[in-house]
Amino acid sequence: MSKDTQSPTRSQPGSQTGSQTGSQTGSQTGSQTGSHIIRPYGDATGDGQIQVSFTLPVPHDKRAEGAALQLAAKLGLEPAMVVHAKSMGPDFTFFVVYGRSSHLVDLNKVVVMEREFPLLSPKEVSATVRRELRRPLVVLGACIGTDAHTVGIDAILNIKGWAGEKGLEAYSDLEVHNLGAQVSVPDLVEEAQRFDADAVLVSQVVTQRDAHVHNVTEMSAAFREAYPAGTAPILVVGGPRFDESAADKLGVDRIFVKGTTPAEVASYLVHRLANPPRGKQRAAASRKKATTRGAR
Ligand code: B12
Repeated sequence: MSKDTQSPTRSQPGSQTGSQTGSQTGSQTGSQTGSHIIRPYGDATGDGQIQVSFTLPVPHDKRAEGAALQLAAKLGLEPAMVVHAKSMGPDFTFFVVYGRSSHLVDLNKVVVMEREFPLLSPKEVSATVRRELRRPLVVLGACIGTDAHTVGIDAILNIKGWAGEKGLEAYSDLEVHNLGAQVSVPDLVEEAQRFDADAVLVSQVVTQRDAHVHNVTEMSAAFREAYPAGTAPILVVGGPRFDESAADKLGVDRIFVKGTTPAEVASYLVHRLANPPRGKQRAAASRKKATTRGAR
């Protein structure tokens, strides 16, 4: 039977951990001191309290809660308490643990990927496409593999858009083809060639067993094989769990993560159009012939 924890289980706060030594003295926070060293805040400023959730492969009982606290201590959470525990079937327990983190954050060491292109309005996007291509920019979108999570790619492509912005279908000089869910890599390549796509946008939401990494790697390899060097469409992938900085590793041009808006994607595409990287031919000069497009 599933039972919720009524009263929190606490770890023994008695032993001072090594984590409470060294640089973590006092309870300074960036906001208090203007320092670049900060710590989390739960009940009181600078108390270091954080909440984590996880599942252990044991039935829910007192020993399971003890196991959760042992894990919390090993994660640097001490003292900690189990504030929620619930059976997940007969053999698993889901926990929420609240505790004091022994770790500090150095804001000076935070590395973020800054947007490398200017954010343009739809009019500016259209003007760039017309100037660079003198025809519409052809965009193909899909969820590949077994992934049926189309909401992300639809948010970027559909005319109704996302976060108050219209999707790429609303842009006058973009020709968008959304293939939807569960498109195989061979079919995607075939459709990209059929539409003579300038850009292929792929969404991957399911990440179990790194499916997103495997599928995208397979996809980029298939495009490299199917197109002469330097002429493949711009390959863009997106999804909530990607590492934004892993584009080279996955063989794609750009990765977008959670919170992406259609304007960011449109702006990136025309930025790439106007500034092709070395070794990549300009789409207009490579395989595109405005005259043959009408024949499609
Ligand atoms: C809705 C949903 C479903 C719907 C999908 C309906 C549909 N048509 O899309 C249905 C019910 C079908 C479904 C099924 C499943 N789901 Co589901 N689902 C969700 C849910 C609740 C929301 C996802 C969503 O729509 N987010 C909103 C969109 C807008 O956000 P987004 O995808 O991140 O997209 C944004 C960015 O990432 C980015 N982006 C995304 N793609 C792209 C692509 C490009 C090119 C670009 C530029 C940007 C971009 O831009 C978007 C806008 O900012 C999530 C949980 C959650 N709260 O996130 C689980 C979740 C994704 N699902 C999950 C799972 C496990 C499944 C199932 C396997 C469940 C099952 N056992 O059957 C199946 C798999 C089905 C399949 N074959 O894929 C897990 C995935 C776990 C993992 N890490 O792999 C999640 C996280 C739930 C969970 N916590 O367990 N699901």
